[in-house]
Amino acid sequence: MANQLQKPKELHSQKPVRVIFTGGFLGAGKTTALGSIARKLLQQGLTVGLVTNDQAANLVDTAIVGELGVPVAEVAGGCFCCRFTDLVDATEQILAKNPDVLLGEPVGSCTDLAATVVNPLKLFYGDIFRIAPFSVLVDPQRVQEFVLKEAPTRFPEEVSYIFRKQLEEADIIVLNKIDTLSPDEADRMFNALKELQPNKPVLKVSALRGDGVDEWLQMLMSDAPAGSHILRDIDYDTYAKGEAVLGWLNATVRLVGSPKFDADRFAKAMMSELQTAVNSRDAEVAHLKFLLTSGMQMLRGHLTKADAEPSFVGELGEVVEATLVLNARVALSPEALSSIATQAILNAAKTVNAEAEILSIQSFSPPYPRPPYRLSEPV
Ligand SMILES: Nc1nc2c(ncn2[C@@H]2O[C@H](COP(=O)(O)OP(=O)(O)O)[C@@H](O)[C@H]2O)c(=O)[nH]1
Ligand SMILES: [Mg+2]
Repeated sequence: MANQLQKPKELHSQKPVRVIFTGGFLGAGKTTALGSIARKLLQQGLTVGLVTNDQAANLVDTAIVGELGVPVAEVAGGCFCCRFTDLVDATEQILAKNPDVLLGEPVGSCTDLAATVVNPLKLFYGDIFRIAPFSVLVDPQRVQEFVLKEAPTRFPEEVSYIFRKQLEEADIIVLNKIDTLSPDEADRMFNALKELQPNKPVLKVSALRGDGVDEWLQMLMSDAPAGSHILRDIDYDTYAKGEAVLGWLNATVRLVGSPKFDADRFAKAMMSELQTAVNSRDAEVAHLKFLLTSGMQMLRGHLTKADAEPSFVGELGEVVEATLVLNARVALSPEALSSIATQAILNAAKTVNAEAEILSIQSFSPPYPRPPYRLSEPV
């Protein structure tokens, strides 16, 4: 983690660019929130670009934000913090399109971003970037599990450590998914977060329904402090352990019917198979998501807790062929996750009489985080 304070490269922009990074644990709603923010900015007549990020390529998120019709660049093969130079390259691609606002979603298992991303960007590119306060989104289920400790957790302590560090480094904490809570429950969670982090704003938002997004966006477009809560005592060994317990799987599969197959039934069967396999091992899902496309039609599904109901968006019906992209982040070894996923895909294909050809499958644990730049004081 050497402090090489040399700027990776020069960046140019015809005008100052507002940069909005939204962090938060896997499944907290970052992609949904950035989509919602991007739509609002576009309605205001502003131009927008996006940078997505993952430990591997073939991202469901890149395809989802692709629907916005704005420039998107992907930093794959590592997080923004460990691939700072790639982040700068991706940013350069977007700057070529002359955006007013650049939105970025860091990997959900990452922390220490104030020190390794937000402040280095301010230091090197403060002349062209207006960096927004760093928001950290939280899912109420994880607040119950990691903050209130009312729900049992299947994650090891190191994962909870990452979650707490994410809150600690936030400029703004965003309690998301309040549409799933009664007003009293939302207040109770808000108070628990306030008690834990008394000196920072906590917002109640539903990225999906839009509640609270305008107020949040106003803060993001303001010149409020950004990256002002650099972590003082982050233990990289604990952080690395927390990341390493999460198996990461990305697969691309071609499905062909004889002559057609029910794509919706396939997707539900696959999710159900995956869920049963994870639960039978007493493991936990951080975020399991897929995208199934056939022609111009799309169906996607998400699961953010092993014993919760999966959610599906879209419908495909009977199709001749379809392409599946599966991204799973589950607290299981990469080998176990790969075997479960392969089995679930093949079994689900059998249920609907389709042929499944696995075009690519990658499964691994994130490597030890080694950010090339780390500032110990805010810029
Ligand atoms: N009920 C509800 N679900 C949400 C909200 N925001 C996101 N989600 C769902 O949470 C899941 C994960 O969302 P996503 O944006 O992909 O999370 P990310 O991993 O943080 O990028 C998806 O099923 C979303 O539809 C919200 O405000 N309310
Ligand atoms: Mg996402």
